[in-house]
Amino acid sequence: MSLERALELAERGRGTTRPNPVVGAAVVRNGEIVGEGWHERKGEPHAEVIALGAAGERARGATLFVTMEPCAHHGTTPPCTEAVLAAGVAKVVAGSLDPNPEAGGGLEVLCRAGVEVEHADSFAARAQNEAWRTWVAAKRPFVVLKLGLTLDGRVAIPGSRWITGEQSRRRVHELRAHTDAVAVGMGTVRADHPQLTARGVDAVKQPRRLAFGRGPLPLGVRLELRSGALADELAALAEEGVQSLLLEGGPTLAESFLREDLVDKVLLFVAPTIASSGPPFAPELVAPVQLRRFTSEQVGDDLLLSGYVHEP
Ligand code: AOF
Ligand code: ZN
Repeated sequence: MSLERALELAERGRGTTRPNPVVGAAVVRNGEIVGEGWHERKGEPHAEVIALGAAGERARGATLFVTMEPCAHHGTTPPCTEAVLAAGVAKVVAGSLDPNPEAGGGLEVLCRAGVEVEHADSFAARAQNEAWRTWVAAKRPFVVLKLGLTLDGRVAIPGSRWITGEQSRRRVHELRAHTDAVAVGMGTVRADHPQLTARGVDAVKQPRRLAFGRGPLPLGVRLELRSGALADELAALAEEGVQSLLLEGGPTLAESFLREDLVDKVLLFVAPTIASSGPPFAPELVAPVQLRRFTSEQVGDDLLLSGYVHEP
């Protein structure tokens, strides 16, 4: 399917489009792809413009598949809606809407101009830009809560350094390498003196490393202390360009974020151990938290359970 091709193309921009989202586009005529494109860098052409350019005259009367609706604004580049109209495209199929209040509304503009439009809402298209969508719409980072748990829901096993296996720990370093900031609470700071760096993996850049709570930080702990109200700190981080935040515990910090409805996605690394003792993950919440799109994956000897509190 051509939307799937557009999703693939979008991924080619992963890592270079910041602060922009990844977007892919394919122009289809008589069931054949005649132009492809993806957004590569802010300030450079958007995906649609590249795909339409590649298609040339063949775009006239064709269908444009794009992972996110064409923008309707003058940003660092002219509106894609104008490029779509100029190319004479007959139909536009978009996998998601643009949540950016300044750029969104492109499908509507095109519809009014007489182009056939279809919003083929795709979870994959939204998930592809999950951090960016939250950052641009809610003006706070997309918050991922990661916890390592025993089968009986403990966050630590007395007398043992690790809960989860080596592959899960490696996976956590990969997560760190792909997030803008990593944070822990003061309990974890005092107990573990964590570095929170991405180690043993290809990290293009290290995440910002934060501690939420009242200071002081123990000597030798090199984390940024953020002592304000959580919502205020998240707003400030978003202003500084932090689109994604990984919470690495402990249970008190997790509870605070969950109580304020500031967690978007949960990743639970569950180890095949019944610990019988040790601190539990038992947050006291105002109301039960329901996860959506709940899935599981084997990671070494552990299971990674993941789901969304807020779908992107
Ligand atoms: C599209 N196609 O490929 C992308 C879009 O400053 P600019 O001009 O780069 O605009 C950035 C905004 O445009 C971005 O925040 C998002 O709303 C939209 N991104 N739109 O039609 C694309 N990358
Ligand atoms: Zn655009």
